[in-house]
Amino acid sequence: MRINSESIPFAISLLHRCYHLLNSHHFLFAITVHSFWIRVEISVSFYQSMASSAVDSAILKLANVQLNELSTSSSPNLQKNLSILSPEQIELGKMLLETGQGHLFENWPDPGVDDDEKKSLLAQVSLLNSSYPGGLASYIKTARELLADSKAGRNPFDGFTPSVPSGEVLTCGDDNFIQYEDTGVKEVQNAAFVLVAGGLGERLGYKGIKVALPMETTTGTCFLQHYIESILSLTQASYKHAQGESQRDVPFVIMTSDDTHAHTLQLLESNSYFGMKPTQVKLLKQEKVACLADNDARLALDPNNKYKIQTKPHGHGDVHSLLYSSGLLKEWKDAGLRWVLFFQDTNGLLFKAIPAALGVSATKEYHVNSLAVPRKAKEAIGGITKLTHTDGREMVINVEYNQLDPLLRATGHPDGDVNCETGYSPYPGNINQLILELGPYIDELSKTGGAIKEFINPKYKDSTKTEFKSSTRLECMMQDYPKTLPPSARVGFTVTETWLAYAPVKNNPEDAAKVPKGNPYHSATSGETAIYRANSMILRKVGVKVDDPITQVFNGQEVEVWSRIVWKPKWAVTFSDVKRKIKGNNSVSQKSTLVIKGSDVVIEDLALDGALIVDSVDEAEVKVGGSVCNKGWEIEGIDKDSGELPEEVRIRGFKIKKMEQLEKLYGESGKFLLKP
Ligand code: UGB
Repeated sequence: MRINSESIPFAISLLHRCYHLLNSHHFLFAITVHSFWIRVEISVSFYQSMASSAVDSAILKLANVQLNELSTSSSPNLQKNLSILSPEQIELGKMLLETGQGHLFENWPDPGVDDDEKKSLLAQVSLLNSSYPGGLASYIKTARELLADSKAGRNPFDGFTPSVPSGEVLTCGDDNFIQYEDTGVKEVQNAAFVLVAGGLGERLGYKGIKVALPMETTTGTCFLQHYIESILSLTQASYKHAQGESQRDVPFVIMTSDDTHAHTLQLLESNSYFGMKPTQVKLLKQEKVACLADNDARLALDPNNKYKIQTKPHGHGDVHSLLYSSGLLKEWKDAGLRWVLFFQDTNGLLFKAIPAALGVSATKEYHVNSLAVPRKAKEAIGGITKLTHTDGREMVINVEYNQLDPLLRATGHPDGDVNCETGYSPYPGNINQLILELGPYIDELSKTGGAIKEFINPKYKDSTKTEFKSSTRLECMMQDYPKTLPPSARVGFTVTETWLAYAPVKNNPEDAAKVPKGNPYHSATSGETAIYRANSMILRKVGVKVDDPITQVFNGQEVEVWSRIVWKPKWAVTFSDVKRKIKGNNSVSQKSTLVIKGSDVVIEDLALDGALIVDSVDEAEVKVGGSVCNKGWEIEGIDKDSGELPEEVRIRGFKIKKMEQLEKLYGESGKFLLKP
């Protein structure tokens, strides 16, 4: 018989009658219940028990059909399509109706039309549901609460007073720094590194993935290569301290997203993982979250596809739930690791501060250590702030750049986010390099499942706050991890000089050129020139006479151009390495380029005025000195709108013009002297 909502009760009573019949006569029932029809085959049998269980299960299935019909009655369009859906899809459909998402089915046609598209919508719902801690219902519930708070203008920091926290302040090259570096290097063998690289880089507007961008164009080394080589060199340095202990490969995790995953994998594979073992590298892909169309948290459909929910990135905070659910944290703990270091996609300087900061974590036994730099007021980096609540709670946490100004204004600082007498904001700038101690981290995530406190940032059409300009979504940030920690947690931070540790590539040339004078550009132009400045300053600190920089303008940004000094991490990953490998009296002129690629190269009494590139195998010991003078390599301004040049060149506004150089490769073991 065919069944529908009206005929189900009749079908069930019919089955009950069959059941009684069965008790008096021995029949075998083969019963198949589908969403829309029921087929009962009757034959003489001696297996009464089998037959009665078939009846039982048929009654159950029919009851389910009836239940589904009932619970989807608020959406006739979903109801009439139940026959094409699997039981799991029907359950998801019911959950959507229960959470006020009936509009998703509003334009569903009868079964037989667009059936695959309807199923694909529910497949997407299934993914959104499984990839969010607590499922989609929990996402919608939180969204409703946060949207109500936002509409009511409730301040997330209500009751908290900000004040300037105190942390460890490091000065590159002094004894304290060197001691922390030394301690940090020893700890590297107990660390895992995690790069969050799921961001699309909308502000930069670059078409490719950001980690594939050259960090500097003198050698063309991309960010990912530099990160991997730094981790490998630090690990090696760490094992030198550990003499004889068994060496493990330090794990490296990259969080990707649909926007970056395939390209990241391809970059790794086509470059043999830049020397790392492929088994050492794990890619964890974050999923996007559903967009919300209004204050009721109704999920937004794609304007061009009524069977697709709009999605957007959930933010770098996803890294915690992904690490937790992947089982990696437990694996690392079982292997005896102690630290997890998080970092971002385009900061070419970050590894210069990592060893010392890890040393701070180990010495001070910090559960959480955030790296920070002096921050210019209104700079687009969060401020590390001490928050004290009227109820006595206290925490040291990042207050994001768009929240710091309103928070200060609301708590008795009428000027908001402004510089103090030092010329910087009193709140150190969070550069989102976090060092977490693994044990307490796992304990915390076991409670939260890795869920991080979320926020929402809807852009309203007008002051009534009833409509959005475009759909919004919940977001979360990895640095908000300490928000759920108990007061006993040891949360600290480490400030280093900006020139040493922070030069991200985030802004496109047009936006960078509009940055208020004196504030950092955070562009490809400033990112590259900062590498030369940092290396020049480090060489100065070990006694090399490096000429002063000149000022030049590229892509509308005024930058200092220092000598182009670049070295591979295997030459030096710490300040102490540089100090050990530079001897005597050395000088480098402003127009010079110095590239050191070999691991065992010592610079002694070198006078460089031109370009010098030294490469060597690990078994070669090379001493470089004497006077090197040639036309060298020049930084040449280019037109950023010139269609002939690749995008990665145009976004920095200059290219390297190679005129003349002394380039030496020592490919065999032995001792060598390069002294022109
Ligand atoms: N990222 C992801 O992996 N997934 C995502 O969904 C989003 C981003 P942005 P943002 O150090 O300069 C942060 O967009 O969020 C990755 C801090 O919040 O470059 O504006 C992405 O690939 C801020 O406090 O930065 O600001 C990238 O690697 C301040 O510290 C990273 O997350 C600022 O960074 C950051 O994403 C900074």
